Amino acid sequence: MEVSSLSYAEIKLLANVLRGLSIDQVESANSGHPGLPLGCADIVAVLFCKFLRFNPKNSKWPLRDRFVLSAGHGSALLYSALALFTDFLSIEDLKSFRKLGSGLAGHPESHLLEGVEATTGPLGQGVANSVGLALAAKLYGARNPNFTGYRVFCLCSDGDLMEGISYEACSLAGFLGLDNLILMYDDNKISLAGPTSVCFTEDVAARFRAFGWEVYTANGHDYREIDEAFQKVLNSGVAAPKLIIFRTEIGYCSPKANTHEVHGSPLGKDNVKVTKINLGLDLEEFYVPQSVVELVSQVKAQKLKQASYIGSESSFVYPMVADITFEEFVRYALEITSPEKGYKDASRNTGSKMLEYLASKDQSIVGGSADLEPSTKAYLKGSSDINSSNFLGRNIRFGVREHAMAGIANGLALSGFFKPFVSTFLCFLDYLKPSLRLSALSELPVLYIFTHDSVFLGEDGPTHQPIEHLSHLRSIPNLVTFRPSNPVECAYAYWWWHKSKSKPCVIILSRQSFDQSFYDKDLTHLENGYSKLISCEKPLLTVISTGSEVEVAFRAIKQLGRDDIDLFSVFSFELLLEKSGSLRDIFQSQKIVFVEASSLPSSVKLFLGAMNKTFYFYGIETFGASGSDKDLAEYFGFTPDKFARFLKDILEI
Ligand SMILES: Cc1ncc(C[n+]2csc(CCOP(=O)(O)OP(=O)(O)O)c2C)c(N)n1
Ligand SMILES: [Mg+2]
Repeated sequence: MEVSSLSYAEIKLLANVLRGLSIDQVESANSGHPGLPLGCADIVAVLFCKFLRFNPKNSKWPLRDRFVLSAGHGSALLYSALALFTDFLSIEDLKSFRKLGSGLAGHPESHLLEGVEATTGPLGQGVANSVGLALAAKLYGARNPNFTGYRVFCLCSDGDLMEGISYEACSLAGFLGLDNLILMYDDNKISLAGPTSVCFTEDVAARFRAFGWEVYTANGHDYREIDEAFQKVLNSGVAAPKLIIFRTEIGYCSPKANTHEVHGSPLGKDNVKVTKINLGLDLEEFYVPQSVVELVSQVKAQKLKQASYIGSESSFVYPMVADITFEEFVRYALEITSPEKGYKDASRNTGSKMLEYLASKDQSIVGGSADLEPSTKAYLKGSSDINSSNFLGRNIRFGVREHAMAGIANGLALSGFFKPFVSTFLCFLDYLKPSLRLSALSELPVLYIFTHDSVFLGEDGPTHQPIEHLSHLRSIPNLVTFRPSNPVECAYAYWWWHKSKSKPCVIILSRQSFDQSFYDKDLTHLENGYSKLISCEKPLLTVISTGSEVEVAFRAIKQLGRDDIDLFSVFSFELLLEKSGSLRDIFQSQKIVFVEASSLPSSVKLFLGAMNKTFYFYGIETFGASGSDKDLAEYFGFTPDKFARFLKDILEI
């Protein structure tokens, strides 16, 4: 049931009001991007009036079509559409565009403003999010046959399609045959610094056809063509994602039309006036004529009716999500690993067992790896692989597409139906970091499982050995990192993710086997992100470590045979700093050594250097090297003997 009682002339009236509201926002903020809103208003007006299913009163209606503005710089257009067509935003709100404290941020942020489906702005991300959102509808539909599904309409720009992440994501979308994904390409042949002819001349249509997509083209200012393109796409019946290449003019109807100058700076008072006259708009700012108010209320009434009709046709049986207590989880972890009897294994294997257990209880967990599942062990053995004829599976074979993997996971999380995990080697964090950053910014509880977490992955050498990555991750706001050293900490990390509603987390695991038998019997320490592994009455020296280096520290201290050194595994810096009162109450000695096979940021080192022999860092300051893990441990000083010698020297100072 589509609704379309408005004539093209009436929709055009609405489009021009969207244009006026958008340039007024940019003008009042004296900052922003008028080019895209002027160029794409016709497409967006047709979409909202005729095709997009939404509930103007409920931004969380699960069956709504998702409109994702991947070209987030065009945010003013999205806000104008929300203000005009929904109750989530008012025309008055538009005056706060780009101002401090407003939900109308420079680029759209999904956690800040109702109706914003994805946080976009870094070009290409919204395309990957849209693939994730479309995939979520397919997966959910396969689990609930009465779920009527939704479509994802993603508006993207030249920049979006130049970015590598969109190549990766669209290639996978083609493979998966996501026919509920419609990419609307604003083909204006202009980008920020000039015409695209200077560097982007490929045949986009041919590229997408090669990905397995259906491709349509239309003049983005001709209402009949826009309308027909959407009709064709929605009635095609072909199980493939759809690309509509809309030929548009950036800055349409303004004196700066078809130039890159209109991309990202206010038009200026005089140009606004001319533009409004060209569009037949009243010159008053943020003005919506009564005739348009009436048309909009017709559209809203039709959308409401449609929503209640579709809503009554669909039913939801949410995937089973059991609430797991930590006691239950830790009991399981201890049972299968028996650290009391001695437990030596790679922590990637420990993590794999925890993930499998959690996934058996929480059916909303889906995920996969960027072609490294045999190595990261992040694979749900009891479930099948997802593909175009099996959306009942739970394992997503992302292929070697790290960046899209994380962007798609964000989309899966945004759907509200699934809790996604992704995995690769820690060193390849670099290939997906922009999307991980957006998980954190937009408060999405995606799980990142990074294995092969230090130089001790061995022979693959420094290209694969993370050095600076731990410090990097620990500096990202709203992200919680875990580097467990034993099964209890590992269970805690996974359980924490199970509970997380608005924070992504990273679980960092080793390739190599190490002794994971030592754990803290006092489980209350875990919520503060640490375990106390060696205690003493009056410590002279405190050793802090993480992950596989805990074993080295443990053995070194035992070798020294002293009773004035205590040892902590701080498996989550963020939990320690967030939950603990005073660190001095936990770490009571005057001298502290932090041992970890990683580097510290130079800014931190500078301050530590100034702390005058109370804090020592025992890490790795260079890139790694190829060799066996045993040889590397000798070479970089990560053996009990070498570390014990270091501790002895400190104690003598
Ligand atoms: C990853 C990333 N790189 C660079 C930018 C800065 N930037 C914003 S828009 C843009 C390109 C604008 O061209 P296009 O995508 O065609 O948008 P249009 O000007 O047509 O609206 C650039 C480079 C960005 N937002 N994201
Ligand atoms: Mg462009």
